[in-house]
Amino acid sequence: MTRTLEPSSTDPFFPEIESVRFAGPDTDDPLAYRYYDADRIVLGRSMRDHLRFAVCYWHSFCWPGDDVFGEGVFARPWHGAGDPLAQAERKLEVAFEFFSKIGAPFYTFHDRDLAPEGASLAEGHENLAHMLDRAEAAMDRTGVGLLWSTANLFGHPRYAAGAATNPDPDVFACAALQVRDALEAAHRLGGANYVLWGGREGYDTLLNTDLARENRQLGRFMNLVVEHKHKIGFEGAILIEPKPMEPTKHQYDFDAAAVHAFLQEHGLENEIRLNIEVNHATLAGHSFQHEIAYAAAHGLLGSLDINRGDPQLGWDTDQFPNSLEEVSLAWYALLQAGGLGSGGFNFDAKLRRQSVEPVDLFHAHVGGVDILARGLLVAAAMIEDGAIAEHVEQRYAAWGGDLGRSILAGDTDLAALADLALDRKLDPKPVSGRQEALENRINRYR
Ligand code: XLS
Ligand code: NI
Ligand code: NI
Repeated sequence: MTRTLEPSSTDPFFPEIESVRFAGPDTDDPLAYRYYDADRIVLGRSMRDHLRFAVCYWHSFCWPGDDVFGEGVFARPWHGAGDPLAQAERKLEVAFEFFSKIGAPFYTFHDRDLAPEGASLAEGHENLAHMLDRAEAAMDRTGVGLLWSTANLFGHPRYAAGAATNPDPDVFACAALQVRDALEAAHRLGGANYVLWGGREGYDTLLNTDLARENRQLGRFMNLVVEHKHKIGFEGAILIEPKPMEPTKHQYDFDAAAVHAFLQEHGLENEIRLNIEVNHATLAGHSFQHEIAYAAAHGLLGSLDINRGDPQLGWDTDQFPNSLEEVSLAWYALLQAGGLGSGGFNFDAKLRRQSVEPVDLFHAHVGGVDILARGLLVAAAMIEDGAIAEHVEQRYAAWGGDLGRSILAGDTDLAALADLALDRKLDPKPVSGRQEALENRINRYR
């Protein structure tokens, strides 16, 4: 299926592929959904409304398949030499053909994914305006919505030392231009959210870095973004995407807890929520489920970037998800928190470099959507059965008694508790946490 079409062609790029349909778990068709039945009701909502999945522009349509050792292998017609704007237009048509055929309700993009950088800031700004007209028309035509947009504040050489945290305030102002434009793009296209991933906001060595100063700069930047959101009346959520490392050694937005502290320090905890990514959670030494549960516990759950890492590789491999266990446990945390609201599942995932054929994009997304649907069914069964929640409730039942309530109500102090322990000759015994039994129970729901 390798193509040699000119960028300006309007022919379908995936002519062999019809729309991907639900065909049930017994089908042999590798390009049919086996579990994702968009209209199926699970816990009172359709699968479509639970998943709200999005295809990302950057990995699936912009990345040429290069790596640090080798050049691009995908050879899409819009890659390589040619008029950048004509290539961007062709890429947009192909992207929307894909979104429609896979049945994606949403997509996501960086400003520079949609429109070429150009030779100057002014040209980049104009290119984006031109491509937004095209994107708006394509969205109207296909009914595909925008889950979120973002600005690429890490690719251009000016951002080598960060964007908002750069030692040069001129770079901060260039970042402001890009974020203003990308945020206004989200507003114009009816985006449900706007995402800020830290890009190069971090450092490699303290020998050249003033960490406290950079934190103040980043706090100021986020406040400017929130002020502008209110000024233009954008109603979507502003989200920060935590990541512990890569490209810098120490990224400031390390994990959900670090971003939570940052938001509190800068008075933004009611303005900005989180976009949690699987592979970033695992790079931080957490599970995806933990990061979702942490965000939910502090009212910060926004949206999810769905992919997976490789436990034997220490970087952001961004593979398509395929672990039923990882996805089911994430869903369980999510359903307990009441779902994602304006968020969704963004496939921030890329093909392996040897998956050079356009059809590989379909295999990747069909599998990703299906594992999400299957994980939803497992988690729904866990919720409906209730045994696990019941166990957790029982475990803490004593906190509903006099002692527990008086501690949490602040009716006692440390010395009084110490006296109570002595007077009552307290001698609590260990109680089984039943981890093995609970893990066995989850395997029943598959
Ligand atoms: C990189 C991030 C990035 C964001 C969008 O690791 O995941 O893709 O999602 O800037
Ligand atoms: Ni991401
Ligand atoms: Ni990532």
